[in-house]
Amino acid sequence: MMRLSRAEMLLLLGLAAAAGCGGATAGSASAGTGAPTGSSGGGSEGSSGESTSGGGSEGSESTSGESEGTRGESEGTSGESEGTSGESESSGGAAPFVLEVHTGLREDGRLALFCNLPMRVEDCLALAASAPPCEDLDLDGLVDLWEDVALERLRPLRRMDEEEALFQDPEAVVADVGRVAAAGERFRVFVMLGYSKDYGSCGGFTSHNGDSERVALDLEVFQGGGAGGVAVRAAYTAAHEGTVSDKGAIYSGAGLKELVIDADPWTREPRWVVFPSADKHATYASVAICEAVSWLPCFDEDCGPDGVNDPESYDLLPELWGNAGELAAPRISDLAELGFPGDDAWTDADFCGGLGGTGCSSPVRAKLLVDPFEG
Ligand SMILES: [Ca+2]
Ligand SMILES: [Ca+2]
Ligand SMILES: [Ca+2]
Repeated sequence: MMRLSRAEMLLLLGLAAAAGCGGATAGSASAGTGAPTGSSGGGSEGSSGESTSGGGSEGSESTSGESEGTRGESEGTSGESEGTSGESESSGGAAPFVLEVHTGLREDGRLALFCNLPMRVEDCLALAASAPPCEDLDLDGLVDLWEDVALERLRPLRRMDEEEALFQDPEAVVADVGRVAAAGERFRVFVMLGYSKDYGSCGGFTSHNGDSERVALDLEVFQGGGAGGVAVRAAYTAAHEGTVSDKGAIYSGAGLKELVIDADPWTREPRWVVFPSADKHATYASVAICEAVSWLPCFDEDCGPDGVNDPESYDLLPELWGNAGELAAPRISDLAELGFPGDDAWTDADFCGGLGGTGCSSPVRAKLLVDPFEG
């Protein structure tokens, strides 16, 4: 499930567009994240349970209509929810909420999320719409649908090295496990970039089951981006995190120009791109930064698809992704549905990539909770 066929890409595209544009409900249910979204469709807003999912799917319908190339699949997905949104319309006088989401670059060049859904529950409930989708299953005060949209649109595309071993491993699984939370007036997006294996350096030396890499974003309110608009204030890329050779880096201020922002292959809107090193998957902001990391001979890092005819086929944006919620109120705990059976987002156990064993990688929980922007 590592290297997607063109057909899978297109399907993913439809799902990603649906999910990113409000179909967290529709999109992730079929993308393997049924747990969180299935429950978010359940509705905790009393009689508006169905309307909640109706609002979400209406959003995905309208936005997926705008994303080129995915029309067919996305409409198929939202079509299934038609009945639900129909019912919600009869439940109130105000028009239903229609989610609008896209990414763009702010005048200062920073990646921004434009979104008409407020991030905070109290602001969402104040919307003049029938049954706005304000559910907050992880009890962090942030609207779960906003969290899902921010996670889906701001999680990075991984541009792999041409010699990456996972492309030769038919059992390889790649997935993203995220968390979105408020941090005072700002917001954080944590993304555990999961791989079923770390293939090691120098012909398998230091290889192990499970590879929990990560990135994180510090977001600030962006008034010009609508009620739920945010812009990237700082970005963190982890590389050999917590080891003596930790090459993790925070990009902020003028340093944000180091980040690579490219057209999302499906929405064509701007998306963050990161460069995992071959086989070890340490994550770097650019090929140059990756390859400037000096190691002993044979332990050096290689990034990016060089000298290949089809560089786009080395891009990974896993269709398996989910918002884990919060430690005290998880939305996903068991990671089996994300392709990692036996692993859990919130225990202290090492992450073994669904393969079990010992000597695996750091617990997912630490990747979601330890805040690189603090201290
Ligand atoms: Ca929430
Ligand atoms: Ca959250
Ligand atoms: Ca690794």
